[in-house]
Amino acid sequence: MASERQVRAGLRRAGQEHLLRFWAELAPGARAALLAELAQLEPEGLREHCRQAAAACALPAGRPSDLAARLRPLPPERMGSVSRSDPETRRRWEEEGFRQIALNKVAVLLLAGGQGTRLGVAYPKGMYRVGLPSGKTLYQLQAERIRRVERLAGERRGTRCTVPWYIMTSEFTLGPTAEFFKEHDFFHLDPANVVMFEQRMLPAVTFDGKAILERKDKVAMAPDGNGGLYCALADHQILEDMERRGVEFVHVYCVDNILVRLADPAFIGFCVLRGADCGAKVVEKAYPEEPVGVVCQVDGVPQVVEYSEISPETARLRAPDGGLLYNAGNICNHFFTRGFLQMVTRECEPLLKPHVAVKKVPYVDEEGNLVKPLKPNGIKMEKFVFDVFQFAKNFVAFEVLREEEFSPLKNADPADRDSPCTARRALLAQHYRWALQAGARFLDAHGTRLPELPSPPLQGDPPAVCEISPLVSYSGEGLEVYLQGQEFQSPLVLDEDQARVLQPPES
Ligand code: UD2
Repeated sequence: MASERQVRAGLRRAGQEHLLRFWAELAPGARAALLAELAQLEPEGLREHCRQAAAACALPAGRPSDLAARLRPLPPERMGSVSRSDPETRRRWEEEGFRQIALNKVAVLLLAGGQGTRLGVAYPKGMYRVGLPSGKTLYQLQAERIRRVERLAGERRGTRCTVPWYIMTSEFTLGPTAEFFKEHDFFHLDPANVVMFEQRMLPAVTFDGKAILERKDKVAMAPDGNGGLYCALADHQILEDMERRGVEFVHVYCVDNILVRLADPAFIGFCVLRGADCGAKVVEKAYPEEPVGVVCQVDGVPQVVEYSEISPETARLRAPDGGLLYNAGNICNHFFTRGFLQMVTRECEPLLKPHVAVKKVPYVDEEGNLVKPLKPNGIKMEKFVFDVFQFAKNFVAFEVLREEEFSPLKNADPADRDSPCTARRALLAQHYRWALQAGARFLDAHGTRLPELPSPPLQGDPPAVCEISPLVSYSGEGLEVYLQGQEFQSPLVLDEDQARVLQPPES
């Protein structure tokens, strides 16, 4: 391990020697921990990181002032849409997606290195329970959707197939996530097909370019953003692992969307049939300030402009039909070919520009007191996963229905948006719709029928509680056999056992 003298010399070169300010007072254990942390920060890289952070932060609002003039909506020929296509086209997309899954060419990759600051829990978001009758966590729902889509693809092609699950974690989330999966027996997935790897961390920096000490013996570090994916793929030879397994197409998604369709056959099939190397799922934006990026073109090149970087005036612009001009809301569901990921990690990663987030970063002051700042005092630099879209040869966007595919968990209750309550409602409302479509009828406590086809479409709590296990249905398919013509009282929890009870005996 590097000595204090070596580390100090490196820090001096990087202009960051203050990180050893409390060295003399530290106990041997704390010294060793600090040295180990500092030894990982390569001096030249550290100097450049701190310089860039301070320089980027000096830009007004962190966004180039001429951005609005360079933006255009994505041209229609780059878009596919679930709601604007005919059933035959949708069937073809789905068939192609299932075919690729059955050939073991599809993997899913979860971005789970974030700290979930807005939700305010001390554990990884995937371990969160939104209060479903089954008590399932986000991770469990995702694992079960993988199992179901594997089964559906396998049945169609008469094979057994695997959708490997890659999970990018960070120093904050790796330990608890790995532990949680073990405790839950990997939700009955083969552990060999669940691959966890860790993204890098970067120091938080003051406005004048100094890395921050959060304790006398600890630098304030944060994950390097979900665009840290590309370095992490290279650091841990993940693309080589994919190649060994024969994976050609990767569905990358974020952890907190309770409705996420993992390895969505329609999305995969659409992208494959269009010959895309890179794709993004979008929904129509709900309101101008909604915290989702917009998929659009900057100087004619497909990109996402993040919600924190678009001006309110641009976000509010209207198209001639009255809708938002920039209404293709990014839901952090991306399609990449392995070849594209290979090219990006080898050639383009250094070209990705980090984004600046100004945050309140707890620190120790000159006297060694711990300070919890009331105003933002530090800069965190993050890369964004979608910043590689600019390098695609054939980028496509795929519009899906919000009520079927997007309800993110960002805020703690009682926030009125993107909270545990809204996520739970979105899932239960979806399952109620699926059950009605499959011919179920619901009765209230007095035996009176509850509304069959809610009109207007469901807002708030559905009339009855109905939760359908992803192991029974992935996207509403195959439910008639259990539900057609049957009456249920709320709550109905259709898990695998209940499905067996409801299934008519084979004649
Ligand atoms: C993300 C998208 C935004 C929109 C929105 C929809 C980005 C940069 N922004 O915004 O455009 O699609 O989601 O819900 O994608 N993560 C890591 N490592 C990190 C930071 C984040 O793995 O260092 C993961 C995080 O665990 C989560 C995902 O990336 O699964 C998105 O992160 P977020 O929730 O901070 O992103 P948000 O809501 O600002």
